[in-house]
Amino acid sequence: MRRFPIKLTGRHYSGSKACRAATVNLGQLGQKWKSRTSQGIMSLEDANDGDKNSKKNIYILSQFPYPSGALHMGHLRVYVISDSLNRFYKQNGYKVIHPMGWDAFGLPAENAAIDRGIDPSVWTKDNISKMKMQMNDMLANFDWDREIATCDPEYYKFTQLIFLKLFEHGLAYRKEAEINWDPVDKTVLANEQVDSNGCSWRSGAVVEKRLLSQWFLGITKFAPELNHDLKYLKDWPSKVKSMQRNWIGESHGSEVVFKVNYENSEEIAVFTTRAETIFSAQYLALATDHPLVKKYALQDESLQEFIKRAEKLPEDSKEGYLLYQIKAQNPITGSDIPVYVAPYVFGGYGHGAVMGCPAHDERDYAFWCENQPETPVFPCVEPIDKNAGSLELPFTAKDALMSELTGEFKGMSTEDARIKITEKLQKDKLGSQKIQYRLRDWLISRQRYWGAPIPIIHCDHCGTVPVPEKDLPVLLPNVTGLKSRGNPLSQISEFVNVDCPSCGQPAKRETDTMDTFMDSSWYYFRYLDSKNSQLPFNYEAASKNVPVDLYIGGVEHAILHLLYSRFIAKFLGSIGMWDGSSHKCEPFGRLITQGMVQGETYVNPDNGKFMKPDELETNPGKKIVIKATGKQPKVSYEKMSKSKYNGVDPKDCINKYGPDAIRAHILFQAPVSDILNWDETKIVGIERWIQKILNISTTLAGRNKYGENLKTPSNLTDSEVKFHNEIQRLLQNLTDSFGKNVSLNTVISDYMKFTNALETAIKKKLINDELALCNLKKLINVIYPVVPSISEEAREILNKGQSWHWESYSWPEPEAQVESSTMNFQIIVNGKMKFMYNTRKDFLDIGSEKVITELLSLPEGEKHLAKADIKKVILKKNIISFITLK
Ligand code: ANZ
Ligand code: ZN
Repeated sequence: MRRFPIKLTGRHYSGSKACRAATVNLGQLGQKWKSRTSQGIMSLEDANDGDKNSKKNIYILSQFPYPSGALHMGHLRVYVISDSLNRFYKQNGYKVIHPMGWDAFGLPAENAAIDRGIDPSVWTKDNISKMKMQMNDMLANFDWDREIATCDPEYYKFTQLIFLKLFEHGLAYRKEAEINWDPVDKTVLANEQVDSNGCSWRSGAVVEKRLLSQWFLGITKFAPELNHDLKYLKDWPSKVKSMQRNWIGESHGSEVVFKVNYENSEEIAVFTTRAETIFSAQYLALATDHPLVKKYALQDESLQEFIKRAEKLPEDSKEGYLLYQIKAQNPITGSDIPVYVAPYVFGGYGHGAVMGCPAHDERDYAFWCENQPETPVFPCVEPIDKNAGSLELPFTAKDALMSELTGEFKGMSTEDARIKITEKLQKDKLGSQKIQYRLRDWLISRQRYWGAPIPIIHCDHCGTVPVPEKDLPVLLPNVTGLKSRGNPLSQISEFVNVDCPSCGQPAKRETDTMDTFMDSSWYYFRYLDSKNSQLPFNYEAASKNVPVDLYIGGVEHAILHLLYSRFIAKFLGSIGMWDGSSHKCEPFGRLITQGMVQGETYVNPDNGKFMKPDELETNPGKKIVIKATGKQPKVSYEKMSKSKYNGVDPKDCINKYGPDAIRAHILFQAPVSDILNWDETKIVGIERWIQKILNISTTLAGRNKYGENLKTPSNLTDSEVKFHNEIQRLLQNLTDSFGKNVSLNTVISDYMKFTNALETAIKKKLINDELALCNLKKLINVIYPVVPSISEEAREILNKGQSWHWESYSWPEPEAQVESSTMNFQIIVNGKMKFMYNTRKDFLDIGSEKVITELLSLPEGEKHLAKADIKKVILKKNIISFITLK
């Protein structure tokens, strides 16, 4: 074994003894080929470019990052996936659109600016250039000529234009709303940005409720399409689709109107999915912000107190406040029922009112037990099987029969009664069928600086006036020395004070900026026409290339980003900015959600605290121990985070192992959608494989010289046939794994199988040099998507040794399997398999005498047959069976 001294950072790997190629430093190799592999792929595209027009287009998109300044492992994973696919498709003659850009507005820039006194735009630009370098270091090949940054005025000018279009179509409006206020970041959060514990997704602070005038986008107008069109997204993970479906929350039911105190003037409408249970409606419950509640609260102090207290009650609280002043009339039975204010009723859903049916609903039952424990509960629906025993309440089965109590509906199925009752109510104008959505309109106002200003001017005379398109962009003013969190725009008088575009009188500019999800809701259109200064994007380019063919990103964006993008794409389609009619104006064809990268995490068993690496002692081959105590820490894999000291820096990894080994390792460790537990110790397997490829290349480079266009030779020996067929099978797998299944972990194992098959065949002299070379060329091309510098290096070795100028990167098509001219025969004596004989296929045609003679000439044949008294020989397919006398 020979070792090269390490020159650069990085480890080196010793090759196997069999092939004596120099040991290679993979970090150096990555450097050597960096510019060719990360930028030089255009030449590859040109090399493939027979007839430009005949090329198929494919749009491969990975979610663009927030420019924090450093790629993290999640980024590395997503870009390795998309870059490998990008290279695969280019090799297959596709014209690939593979852009990259920056989701560059948002709080961190602003917070960094406040904390460190840097201009957010300078901070952002600086981070962008750092991250671009890191992308190059990992050999990601993006179309940098399409690059965008959402904080660039040339970009947000059109984000503002899209806002104006929404405004023009009544889909952007301002409304007083109780909003979620993040007291740390001093901004409003969308409902989606508040977690189930009521904390901000970003700052983690407990979110407060405040009443403010806010801008909303009318996404609920698109709720039906957003829900129904999910069924056309055949290539989306079903998990993501069901998350979206749940979020949209389409519910089919009825609206029922209850008159209050018999006066026609006052009514309470409720939404119910169980109209048939109206016979057992024993009360109505109203949300604390229901208009009627507000009205009665004006004169009722204890109600005011209750409302205040309700804010702090848990969601499942069953407390109630009886509105003693009123009763509601059941529109079917005519009976009077009490009306409560109940915090369990959600103000934002349906009518913020529920018809309480304690007999048939868990929540209503619990509420009734707490508020009217003395009053019996009466059911109106009973089980289909009446002999099922006594009826236990609440009886919640939806599929049941109407009971004695229900007059004309008695005995009817609940499903039929639901329809019939609603029809009856409709005749009396007291109800109708209704589809209800849980989805709320999208709150896009942010009271922060680093975002696209909402292009609106408030005029005392004209009201809310849109900024004329010709005046876009509404530029963010430069603010030097941002000091405090909160919105500085409102304090900049040159920004705020403008003349009204409509009447010319002094007016005030809107100072809210847009939610950054607005920026990312249309960026995939902009990439297609990123330099267009007149329009957000060109109609033809968008209609031709959207939906994105392959969209790769984190499952954390399963709901918001994807839903907002679907909404905006549908909206832009509806106003004719692109034609997506053949696919319901959906923006993303196939969605690949990559799993999280988790890091090895150590916990001190004595106090449950996370441990820093320097608190631990690691010795190769020995168990890790805690320096201070000598005990073993608890080890697990968890989401990488600073607080757990389990993060891994992609930069360090690439320096240490080179970009190719890291790329292959990332893909090999887990299927793309699964969690990846980062375990560097396993990388040696990848290094060994890479070394093998280079060794084989060195070996074959020095063998007989052949022309570079060599093809699979025609007269293959048996072992060559076997080898050839195995390789074709692997090539087919590889093609499918990239092109159909996006099964990139099996790609790496198939690479290894291919390499091992070639290595063994050469070592054992099972194939001739021509076949070996021909397949090495294929191997070099199929590994290109994942390990491009290794591929380039191997190509260079081969080109030098064979004096070739081989430049084609074309993906090798699997060839037909070749049939062998021989086959295996089983030799059976008295029912027992004794040995196998591999010989020409027509062996049995020579007749049993000659078969026996030939078998006897074999050592195995002699052993089992020479002394036997053969009574009978049966020849059948691949079986030669002897019956002998012993
Ligand atoms: C009477 C009833 C009887 C109900 C019964 C259920 C079972 P989904 O499927 O989510 O649409 N509801 C309506 N508006 C509500 C609000 N603002 N806050 C809380 N609950 C509300 O659920 C619809 C059901 O949720 C409705 O049907 C209503 O209760 C309740 F045996 O009406 B039901
Ligand atoms: Zn005006």
